[in-house]
Amino acid sequence: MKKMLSGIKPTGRVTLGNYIGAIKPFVSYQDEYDMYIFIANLHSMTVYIEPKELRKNTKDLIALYIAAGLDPNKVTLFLQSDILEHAQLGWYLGCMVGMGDLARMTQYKDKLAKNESIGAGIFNYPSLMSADILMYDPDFVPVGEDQKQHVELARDVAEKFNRRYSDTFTIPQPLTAKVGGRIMDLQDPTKKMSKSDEAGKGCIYILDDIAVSKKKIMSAVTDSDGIIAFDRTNKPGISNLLEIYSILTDRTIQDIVNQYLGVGYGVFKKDLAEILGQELTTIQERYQEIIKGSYLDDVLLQGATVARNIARKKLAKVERKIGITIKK
Ligand code: ATP
Ligand code: LTN
Repeated sequence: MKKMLSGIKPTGRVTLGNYIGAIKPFVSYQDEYDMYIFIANLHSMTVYIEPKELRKNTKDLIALYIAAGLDPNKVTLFLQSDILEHAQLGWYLGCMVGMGDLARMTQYKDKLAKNESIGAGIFNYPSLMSADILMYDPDFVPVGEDQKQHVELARDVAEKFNRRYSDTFTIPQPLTAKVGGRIMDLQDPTKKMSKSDEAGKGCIYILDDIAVSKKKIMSAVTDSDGIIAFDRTNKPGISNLLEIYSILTDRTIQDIVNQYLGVGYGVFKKDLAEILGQELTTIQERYQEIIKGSYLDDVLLQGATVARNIARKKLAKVERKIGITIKK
C-alpha cells in the first residue's frame, strides 16, 4: 500500500477552501493509501494566535476531519507538537537547505511584501515542513497549489541528503487536485479563499451559521454576461462556483454547465446554496457529537503512538548517518 501524508495548520476557522482542497480529498484517499494526517500546530506559530483560539481551532480541525468522514482507525491522525522528532529533524534539514532556496518561496515573499514585522519561523517554515514529510517516507503529499513549492523543496533536500549520506528518505510527490485545488474568495475571485483573511466576507466557514453561508453564495461576485461557463481567466467568479458545485456533487463541470444552459446565475446560485447547506448540516451535526467528551483525546493518543514509533526510528537512523550519534 502506498503512503500518503499531509498537514493542515490550525490558524483559523476551517474554510470551504480547506474542506474542498484538503479535507474532502483526504477522506476519498483513506481506503487506498496508508495515510498520515496531522495538525501542523508548530507551523501555526508563524502567526500570532490567541492561545484560547489556537486550542479551539485545533480541536475543531480534528473534529471536522472526523465529521467529514476520516476514520481514525484507518488513518493515523495526530498533532505535530506531540512528536518532538519533527523539530529535531527540521533543524538538521534546515542546516542543509540554502538561504537562497528559502528566500525564493512564494509564501515567504508574499508575507515579506506585506511589510508586516515577521518572525524567522516563516522563513524556516519549509525546513520543518520537509521534516514533517520525510520523517514518514510518504509516496504522495496532497496539498493545495500554494504548498506545492514547499513539497518540491522537501524533495530537493531528500535528494541532497540521500546523495551526501546514503539512501534514507523516499522522494515524495506533491499531489494537487485538478479541480478544487484553489478555491477563490467569493467577493474577489482573483484571490484565494483564505482563513487568515480578516474580513471573511468572501469566505465560507464550515462551522458558521448555515444561513449566512448560503447568503455568501447568493452574493458571490460573478460577471455581467450572464452565461454559465467555465473560464478561469475571463469568468473567475462563476468558474469558482462551478468548481465548488462540482466537488460537492462529485459531478464534472461540463455536466453541470450542460444542466444550466440558458439558465441565469440566480437559479444556479440558489441550487448551489442548497447543496452546500445540506453538506454543512451533515458535517455540523456529526461535529457536535464528536466534540463531546474525551473521544478526541483518545484519537490523538492513538495517532501519536503510531507516529512516534515511526519518527523515533527515522530520527535515530538520521542521527546515526550524520554522525550525531557517537555509538556506531
Ligand atoms: P492561510 O489562508 O492562512 O494561508 P490556509 O487555509 O491556506 O491558511 P492551511 O490551513 O495550511 O492554510 O491549508 C490547509 C490545506 O488547505 C492546504 O493543503 C491548502 O493548500 C488547502 N487550502 C487552503 N486554502 C485553500 C483554497 N482556497 N482552496 C483550496 N485549497 C485550499
Ligand atoms: N504548510 C502546509 C501545512 C503543512 C504541511 C506539512 C502539508 C505543514 N507541514 C507537511 C503537507 C505536508 C500548509 O500551509 N497547508
